[in-house]
Amino acid sequence: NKSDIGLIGLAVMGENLALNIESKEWRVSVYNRTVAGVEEGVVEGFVSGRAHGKKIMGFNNIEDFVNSISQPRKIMLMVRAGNPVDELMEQLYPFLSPGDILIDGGNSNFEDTARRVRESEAKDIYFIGAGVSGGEEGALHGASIMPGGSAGAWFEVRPILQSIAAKAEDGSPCCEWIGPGGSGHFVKMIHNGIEYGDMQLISEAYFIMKHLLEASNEEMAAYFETWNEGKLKSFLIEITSKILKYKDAGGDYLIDKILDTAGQKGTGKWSVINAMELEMPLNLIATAVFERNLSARKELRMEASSIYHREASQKTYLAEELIKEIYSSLYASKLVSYAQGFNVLKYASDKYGWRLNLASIARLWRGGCIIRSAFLNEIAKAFEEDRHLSNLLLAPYFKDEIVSALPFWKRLVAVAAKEELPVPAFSSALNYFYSLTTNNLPANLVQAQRDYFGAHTFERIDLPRGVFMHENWIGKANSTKSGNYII
Ligand code: NBP
Repeated sequence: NKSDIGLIGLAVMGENLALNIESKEWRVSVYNRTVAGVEEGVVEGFVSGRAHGKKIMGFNNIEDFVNSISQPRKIMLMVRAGNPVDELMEQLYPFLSPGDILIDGGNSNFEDTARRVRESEAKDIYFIGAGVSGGEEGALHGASIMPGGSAGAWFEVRPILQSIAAKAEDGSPCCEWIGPGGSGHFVKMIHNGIEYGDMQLISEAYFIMKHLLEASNEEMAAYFETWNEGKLKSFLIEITSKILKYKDAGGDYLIDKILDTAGQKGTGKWSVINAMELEMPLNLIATAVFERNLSARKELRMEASSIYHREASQKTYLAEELIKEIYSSLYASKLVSYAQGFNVLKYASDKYGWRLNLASIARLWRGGCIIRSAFLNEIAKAFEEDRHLSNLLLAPYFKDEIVSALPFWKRLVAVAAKEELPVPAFSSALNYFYSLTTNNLPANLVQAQRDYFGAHTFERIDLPRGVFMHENWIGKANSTKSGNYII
């Protein structure tokens, strides 16, 4: 009896995925690098431990592993991103047959995935780069899965991947075909970037509650709990409430003992780097990444805070009003963040020819993944109502939401500035909104400066777009004449 699928990589994600797949009645073969020459290797440990008594077969030899899988073979890699994936592909190729399918479920760089799709297809092997979100829990009980690459293989792997995906509230699986090349991994990368943004926004809400309201951990937990019943309902709001209430073994609130230095694994940074390559603003995620960077410079901040002293707070804030302002800031800034994230997806889709379905992406993020939330339904609806929507903030529903939040949002950013409390993501979002809705930005001056010192040219408001002019700003002889056309 051959297996339905093979899985390579038995670290935390791989083990849990194997168990999840098996629980959906599929037969699984597993293989891990650390097997040979080890008396009790990873494979044996897993097969005789957590996988005991299940339809999971372990292999110490890659050829036997490949031969144990029914054709066309489906082999999922859950190993560290980067070279390990290429090395494994090279080890697998000699034993594969045309039509077999490799699925990379790790956090691979989307350009690597695009290259691997090309390389594999040249050998008549299908390659799917599938972003998997949801951490260990998701891998075991239902993840959000973003597969892209060789479209011809989707029909074969779909039943397995959709069976192990989380289910949204309406029952639909959080796994849909994303598009060609590295699109699945690109979408997963932006998902992680949005996650950075959401976490920063929630942390700013917490910070203001703590310092301006002087709310206790229990009170703050209660606010987040209430918010989790409304439009902000989401996994991250839910766990924030639980974290704030959590007491350590000594009976103290653990949150108050955690050092304020945030780490990262780089997917937020990669989102920002790629947005810059696409020349698309992703301000909010960039702010979140840079705030983690600044938080990590603890010594520098300690030194700076000993040099500059904050003015004492007025602390004359009414809890009810301030909470409404914090809520509105969090909600509106989150909207801005998603508008930016989806805009990056849209432009990447246009540039790489992926034809991404943004509504479908919003829907598959509703369950399993870290950013799962109620308002993704509204995002999906907005893209369904207008498939050419150029920015979420232009959708009628979100316009109304922003208009209602704005008075509270701008008041909070102003109050925080007055109180010398940092809310970089709330204010970044607000400034993006103001820039987006400003017909005449001061970029005319930037263009004038560029032309003045570097003859970089500019367009004029009284001439058609696309007519580029250079001005002889300093009137020197032999220099280009005033008002030259450069087309
Ligand atoms: P790790 O990212 O820690 O990778 C460990 C696995 O990679 C082990 O099975 C290890 O084998 C294997 N491996 C390495 Br390292 N180098 C190898 C090589 N040269 N050849 C073959 N195998 C090699 O595991 P993870 O945390 O389970 O994550 C797996 C993938 O899923 C990663 O790409 C990760 O970014 C992604 N991911 C993780 C999470 C999460 O919450 N952890 C969430 C979503 C996605 P060994 O046992 O022989 O060392």
